[in-house]
Amino acid sequence: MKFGTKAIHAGIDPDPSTGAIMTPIYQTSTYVQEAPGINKGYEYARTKNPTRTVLETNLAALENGKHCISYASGLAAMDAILKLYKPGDEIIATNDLYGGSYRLLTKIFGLVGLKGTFVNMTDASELTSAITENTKLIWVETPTNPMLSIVDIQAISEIAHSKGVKVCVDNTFSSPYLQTPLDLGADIVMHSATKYINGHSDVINGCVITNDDTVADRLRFIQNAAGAVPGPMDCFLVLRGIKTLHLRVERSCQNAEKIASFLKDHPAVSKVYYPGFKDHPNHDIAAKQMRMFGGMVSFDLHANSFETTEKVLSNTHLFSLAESLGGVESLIGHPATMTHASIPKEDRLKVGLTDSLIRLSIGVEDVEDLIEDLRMALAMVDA
Ligand code: P1T
Repeated sequence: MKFGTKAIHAGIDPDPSTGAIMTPIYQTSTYVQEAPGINKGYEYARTKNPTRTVLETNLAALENGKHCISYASGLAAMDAILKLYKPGDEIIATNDLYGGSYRLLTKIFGLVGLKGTFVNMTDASELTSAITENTKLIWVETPTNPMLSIVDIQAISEIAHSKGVKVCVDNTFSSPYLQTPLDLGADIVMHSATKYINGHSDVINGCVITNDDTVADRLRFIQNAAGAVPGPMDCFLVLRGIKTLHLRVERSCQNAEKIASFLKDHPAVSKVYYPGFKDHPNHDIAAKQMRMFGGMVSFDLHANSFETTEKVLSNTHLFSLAESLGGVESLIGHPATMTHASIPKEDRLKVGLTDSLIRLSIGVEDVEDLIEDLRMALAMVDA
């Protein structure tokens, strides 16, 4: 079955009690049992909920995985994965990643003895030399947030597996439509489903998908024991969003390509980060492992000052100044003060995340209008 068909049909059957074509929102905390130990597969909603089960079945199919566990947020999903490990274990993560992921690894799990190391994984040899006998997991974001570097999932998985280390890919920026990391050798894939998967900026949600039975069992145990479950209404909304995932992502990617080209030719812009450009340092890997090049574009300004950047950020009208990404509407963001403020400035600068870097999440509007909006805002810089 191809992706669009799976998005609409995988795991989705008419409701057995009424025939409702749309998965009902099972807004219940518990289920009546016929007798002690005799039930219909559902006992208490922290453990399982039918709306959540349908979402999990659908997401597992989209990522070509066997198991999916759905969470209350992307960071709750990451939190559960990190709870698979114990004090003294080391996690090696990409040196460019979402600020909240960095914060969770260093400022929460760091306190209980998990060691986070950050490495430029676009150079696979850097990873090889960073792996120690305590390394248990490689945490890959690709494309990275916000510099849009691309990590070769297959190459990293081969290196990790040769040393008995597992690989988790945060697939948020790609969505399963563009890239399926389990097919490339990764052991675990996670998402902030808040982004492309839901796609309508009205839900916070996350998920983990794996083919590893032991990992899945342990994650289900952790979820039931610790409780980071999504509500049924949120699961319903994410399911509804998924039905158009392929259409939305395709349009975002087409728009992003045109916007990246417009920015590249603009005199106020010093650099555009977009993996679809042939001269992007990791373009070939992107072309190999992604279906299209994504809907995210970052760029820097010649002016290289926060004051000038602020002028652009506050003068767009269609691009809304907001955190998040992957919705139908376009967003403009300032990573240094918004999504990546929790990363120390010297670490941000090492990967090129300057105070003048601007990040765009390109929506599905008409691209001519989006370009005009950026043209007007950038004119404020020239003036
Ligand atoms: O917000 P939440 O659903 O908890 O997901 C966290 C998360 C995890 N991984 C990546 C790659 C992310 O980008 C995020 C959230 N990111 C933003 C809010 C942002 O604007 O970048």
